[in-house]
Amino acid sequence: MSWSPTTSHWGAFRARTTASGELEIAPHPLDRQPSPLLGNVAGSVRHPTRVRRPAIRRGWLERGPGPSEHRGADEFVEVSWETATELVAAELDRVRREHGNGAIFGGSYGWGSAGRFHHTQSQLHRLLNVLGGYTASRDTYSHGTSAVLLPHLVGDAGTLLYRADTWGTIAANTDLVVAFGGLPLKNVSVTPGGNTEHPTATALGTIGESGVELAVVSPLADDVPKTPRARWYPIVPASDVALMLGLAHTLLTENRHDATFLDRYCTGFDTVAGYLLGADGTVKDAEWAAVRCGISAAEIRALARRMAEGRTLVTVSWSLQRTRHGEQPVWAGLLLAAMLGQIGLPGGGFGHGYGSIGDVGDDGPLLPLPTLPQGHNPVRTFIPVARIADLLLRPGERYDYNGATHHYPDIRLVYWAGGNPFHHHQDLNRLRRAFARPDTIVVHEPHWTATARHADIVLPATTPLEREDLGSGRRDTHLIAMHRVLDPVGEARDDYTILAGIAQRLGVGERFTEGRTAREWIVHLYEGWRGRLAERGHDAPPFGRFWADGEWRLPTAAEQPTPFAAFRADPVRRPLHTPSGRIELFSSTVAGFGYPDCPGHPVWLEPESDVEHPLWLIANQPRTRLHGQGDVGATSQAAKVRGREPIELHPGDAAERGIADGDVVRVFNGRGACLAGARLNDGVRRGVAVLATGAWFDPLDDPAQPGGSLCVHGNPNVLTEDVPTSRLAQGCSGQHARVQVERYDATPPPVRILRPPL
Ligand SMILES: Nc1nc2c(c(=O)[nH]1)N[C@H]1C(S)=C(S)[C@@H](COP(=O)(O)OP(=O)(O)OC[C@H]3O[C@@H](n4cnc5c(=O)[nH]c(N)nc54)[C@H](O)[C@@H]3O)O[C@H]1N2
Ligand SMILES: Nc1nc2c(c(=O)[nH]1)N[C@H]1C(S)=C(S)[C@@H](COP(=O)(O)OP(=O)(O)OC[C@H]3O[C@@H](n4cnc5c(=O)[nH]c(N)nc54)[C@H](O)[C@@H]3O)O[C@H]1N2
Ligand SMILES: [Mo]
Repeated sequence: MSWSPTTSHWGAFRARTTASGELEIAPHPLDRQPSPLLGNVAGSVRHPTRVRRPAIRRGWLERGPGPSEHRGADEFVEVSWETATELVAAELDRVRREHGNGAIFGGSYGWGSAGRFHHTQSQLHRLLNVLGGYTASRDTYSHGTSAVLLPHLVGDAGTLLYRADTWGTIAANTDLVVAFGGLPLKNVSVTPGGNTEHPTATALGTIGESGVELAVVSPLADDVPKTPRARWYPIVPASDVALMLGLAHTLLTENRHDATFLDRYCTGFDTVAGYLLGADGTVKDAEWAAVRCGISAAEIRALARRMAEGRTLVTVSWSLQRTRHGEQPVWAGLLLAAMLGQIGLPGGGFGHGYGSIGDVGDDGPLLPLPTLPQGHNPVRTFIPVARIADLLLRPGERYDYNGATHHYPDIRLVYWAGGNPFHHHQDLNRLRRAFARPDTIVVHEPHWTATARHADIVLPATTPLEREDLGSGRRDTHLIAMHRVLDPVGEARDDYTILAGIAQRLGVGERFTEGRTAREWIVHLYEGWRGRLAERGHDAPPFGRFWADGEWRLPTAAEQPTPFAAFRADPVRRPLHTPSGRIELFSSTVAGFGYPDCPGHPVWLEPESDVEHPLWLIANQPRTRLHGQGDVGATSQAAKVRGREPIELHPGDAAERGIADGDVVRVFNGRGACLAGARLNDGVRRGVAVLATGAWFDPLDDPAQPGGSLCVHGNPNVLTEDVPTSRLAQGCSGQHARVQVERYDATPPPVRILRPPL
């Protein structure tokens, strides 16, 4: 068989089946640094955990809709597509008639798969909109805190998230990058929708050769790129704001700050300066900071001086805002950059998300991509995305969000497709209780993930290799013709076909499909997009040629100056979209909300101490997979320790606990407990442990364990706390937890989640 083109969130690639039916994968020929995640594909696609037929939880099938503690424990019964489609259609109809459309939660957060047409969330939202709407979710787990905060500070979050200076601009102009949260190579092969050439991975390896110095602030040496002139600042987790304030205090008291810039382009610096100098009774000098962040006062002062000497980019990773009070490191980082006075200069100022994801700093074209229209949702109720458990557990209760108060609606039906809340949400024992509340939970999934196992109705979805699509990511260089390589596994169907069947039963088939097959939709989306490109003077080939060629290289455009450059050039005529038109170092809007957990300027909010659980757990993105996706694949499995997710410990912390490399350990706190496999690493700061996200949640019920279960596989979200960043953004705070670790001397129970439940 010849190679077929396709793409994924971890990059474009080719696939074929051999004469003996084996699936082979090869990187795209232009890929400069193919992702290790490619290694998961072949072993995942036809893994025994694929859902092969529609399946219904026995208790739901026999007793009908209603709250149930048996979700996640009951067995499943396979049924025909006809039966499953009928049951879902009837239940959607019952809930909307008896309780209104707001009782359907269709927020359905998650990354699904790459592909512009089979974009699962868009497909689901389109159906639910045709049916009269649904309770939605807002923002993301990725950078939801910044998405709410930044508009108050700089008028627009997109400027920082999607219009950042490119690595080329940085290489040419920057003297020093100060990277709070590190610049981990492991993260940048991923871009939503995919990336063909992976220039960011290459840039991280070569940036130091251009003379750029890197000050990399992270508890982990692995977050320091392997490039010359990179220096590691091994910080205590959750203390970056203290370091930032210490740096800011040094700049101010040594008169190295740019008073003209602060005066002309910012508002509120006087208030912040007062705070730095001790208006609240505490002077935020380098000594004060050193005690909290573990970097010496001398190093803090030296770094501040170095920052003021040349062109400096202050960048804050997304991980730092995915923590309790995650608004603060973003705001304090912006403060530092403003004090240096270089916002709007090439390669200087403030960045957000360099090293978090592939497209920040990428120089690929910024073109609109073909997009499936979702229709209009007339239902006004919503949640900030990370409030899912509160939504289900606290119907009718009020919550704060960005200056307004809202109420949680009473959800009867949860419809999830293309995401895995039992991967992404915090305090999974609590989420299990939340998932017991609704009448019905419907999930579309290729695999028997923990979310599928906690559903009532599980509909088997195809993966991209089993269907056709158009694929491209933000800043990608190519549009890829995603050819079908395999027959669907079992009776799996693509989400479009599943939803079209449901629409048909409810008499809205034509409105949902507009009479098109999946192939006809792909042609329709492509040709519409080709027309829009033509208006911009770009000549894309007609569909037939594009499809036969397998890809089309997108036209490049001259690099645009960032919106901050225009503001810098003329702050009066090109003001920011903030109340003052300037950068708000103090925001009277945010101050006016009166939230003690997010006051009107960046502040240090001391983390609570937890003597019984003295280690800071970092629950970061996994290097071996995308979230939970591919956990059954070869790259992910190769890193496991006796079948458990590896937990990295400093050798000193391990020795104190009698733990050796390769031991199974129990990781626990007051909320939950899991097993993991110890890996000793002296590149982890003392007092810190790292358990990446994404091991499929495998709870063994045990009332003696905190939270009532032991995850035998190593999912850190049994340990994280289900609390928002603050009342402002209500963002996800899952990056950190406080834990204790002990050697597990009993025979570890088997991991069951990698076998199908039926
Ligand atoms: N503790 C902690 N938790 C975190 C984070 C953290 O830093 N710490 N990070 C958070 C972040 S940033 C994110 S973005 C989230 C990610 O959370 P998710 O995006 O929910 O995680 P994924 O594992 O990518 O889930 C996608 C699911 O879609 C399924 N899927 C793939 N293709 C298709 C398809 O075509 N159709 C259907 N129906 N399903 C499909 C996959 O099998 C997979 O189960 O996790 C968050 N959780
Ligand atoms: N391989 C791979 N890449 C991915 C993903 C994946 O699942 N796998 N997911 C993608 C997604 S959806 C997103 S949103 C991005 C997320 O991008 P990020 O949120 O930036 O990624 P993380 O790996 O969670 O965290 C980055 C680093 O922050 C450091 N860190 C944690 N706490 C602290 C702290 O208190 N202070 C300091 N200074 N550093 C700290 C950790 O050492 C960690 O390695 O990643 C994307 N890239
Ligand atoms: Mo994310």
